[in-house]
Amino acid sequence: MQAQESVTKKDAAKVAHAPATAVSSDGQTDIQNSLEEYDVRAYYDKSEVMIAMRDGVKLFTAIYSPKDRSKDYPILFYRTPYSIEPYGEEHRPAEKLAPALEMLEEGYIFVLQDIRGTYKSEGEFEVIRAIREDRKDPLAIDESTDNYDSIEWLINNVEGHNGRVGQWGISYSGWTTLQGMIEPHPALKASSPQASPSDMFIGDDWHHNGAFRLTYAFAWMNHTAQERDTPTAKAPEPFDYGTSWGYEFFLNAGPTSELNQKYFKGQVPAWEDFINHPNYDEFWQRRNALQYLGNIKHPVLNVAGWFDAEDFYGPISIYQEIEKRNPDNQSTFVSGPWRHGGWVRDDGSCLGDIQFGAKTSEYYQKHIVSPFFRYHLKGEGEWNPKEAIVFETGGNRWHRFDQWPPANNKTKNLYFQADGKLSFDRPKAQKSAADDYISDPNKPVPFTSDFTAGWPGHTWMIEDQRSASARTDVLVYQTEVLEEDITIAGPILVNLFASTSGTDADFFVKLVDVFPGDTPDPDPNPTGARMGGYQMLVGVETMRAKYRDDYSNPKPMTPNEVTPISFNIWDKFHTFKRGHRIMVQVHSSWFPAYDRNPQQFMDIYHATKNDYNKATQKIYRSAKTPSHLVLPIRVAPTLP
Ligand code: PG9
Repeated sequence: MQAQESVTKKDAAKVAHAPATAVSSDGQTDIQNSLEEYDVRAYYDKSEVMIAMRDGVKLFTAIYSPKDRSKDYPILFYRTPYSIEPYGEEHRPAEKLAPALEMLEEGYIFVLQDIRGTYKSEGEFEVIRAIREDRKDPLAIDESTDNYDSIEWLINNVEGHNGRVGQWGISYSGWTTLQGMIEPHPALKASSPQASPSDMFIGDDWHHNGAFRLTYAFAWMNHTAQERDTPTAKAPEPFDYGTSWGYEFFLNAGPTSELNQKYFKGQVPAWEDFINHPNYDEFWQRRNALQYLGNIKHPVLNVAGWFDAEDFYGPISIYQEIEKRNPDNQSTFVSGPWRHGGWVRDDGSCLGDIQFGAKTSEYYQKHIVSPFFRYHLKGEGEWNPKEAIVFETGGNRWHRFDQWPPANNKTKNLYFQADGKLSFDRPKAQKSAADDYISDPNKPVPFTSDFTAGWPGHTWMIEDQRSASARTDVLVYQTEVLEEDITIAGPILVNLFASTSGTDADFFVKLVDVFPGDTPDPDPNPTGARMGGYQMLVGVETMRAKYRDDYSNPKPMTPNEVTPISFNIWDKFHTFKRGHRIMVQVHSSWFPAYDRNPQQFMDIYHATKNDYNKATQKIYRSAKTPSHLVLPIRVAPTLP
């Protein structure tokens, strides 16, 4: 779901605009205008067409052309399952039309399309449609061919274009952008997939390391994946949760196995696909977009948000895959301090309670995405082809690097110690040294202290973790007060030595920045933040233990046997400042963001109420079983 549509009221306050005093990190003065203020109708004419695909299905497409016809313009293409509304006479607002204000001002032909089977387009919608099996069949279709056929039509039928096409999109539209890159039309000269998922089992929206993302999948399916009879401009009726507390709703709703019968009633085929494919089988493997990225010839701008609650794995893995398989291709990784799509939808000066000192989205729009398309589609200006343009949180500044992660990083192990301590020294304790907790799936750890039903919101990836650390089923380890800044830049690896009294378990690991007790509250303070002792979530990931060695062939945990469990929290760029502490939390549920693990080895989608058991989890911290995180410590080039 597009973040903009799924934002809760409380969220809206938390992603509010910067205090008027904010100074942008590049020293520019704040731009006067904003996407929200731009009058599209004054400068663009709109037309609507149905474009026929190779199999005869017609896709509903809107074309916004500059009124100024004194020159030719490139086409910028965007494809979405979320409706290109408004239909008819009315114009789409600027922030839903273009990736940046500057691009509207400079002039592009903006083309938007309802993808196959959604809203006013014909055909059948298939959620994350796999690439067609027979790529030689001239009538076989997928999102890649729909992209190709549409561009072919646009090039031949739209007036006033300069022969060059670019494409962009956020999230599902980022994924359709990616599909367009697989067998690209020759007129396609630049692509910007933004927050695109790449593999829905390993990371991204539906699962993380096999753990099912319950509340988001449920809300998304309700909104986007219901079967429809005929093309329509009408969005489905919102689902009534009957409470503002998703935690209560999903606990009362019972096991995942009962949700279809209770709520979807067989009307959502994608939900049934999930239930029928609990492991990383051929169904999921065919939908892994990374395997198709071996032939990327045109420049790519990959955009991600460090705190994206939906799709961070996608953009980082897409960037890495393109780098690996197309080393000569010009592909750039951009990541800022943003929620899902925050680079267009907010000004990027803050997220939740955390301030970034400048309107980071304006920097991105003005200095990154606009020059990228201007250079490649208009042949104007300059595009600095650095590998990575990344914002350092904590330090609050932009960096441009020749590689990501940056050169000279040194990895350092941060070990769990006795008495809740965390340090870079390898532990010396006996083999049995461990901490334990009882994980009760009937009283799971809440993923947020906000009250949200349905859409999980966007600030829980950066939220204060104090209420979690107060729980007895959450282990907490923290360093001494830091005597100097520590900057991490790159992937964070987790190496746990764990046991469970059950035969399966989830292990969530969080990396947290603990602020000093005397940290002042911001002024103004729109979210009512209390920053003294704040526990800012920097990164989090989970592993469903049965998938620890193989996503396709799950295997049980042996009760009470120490078992190594390793996974990646993925990349961050953050400075823990002098005076702060680094904290790690470990727990075994995060509900209802993730479904509950019954803590016994089974097909969880078919678990019944009585299958959910308490279990005792142990995390070891001895010399032989040293649970730790591997941190990518940045060594700035100026240091010895
Ligand atoms: N994260 C959303 C999504 C992408 C792809 C599939 C399903 C959901 C989105 O915001 O579009």
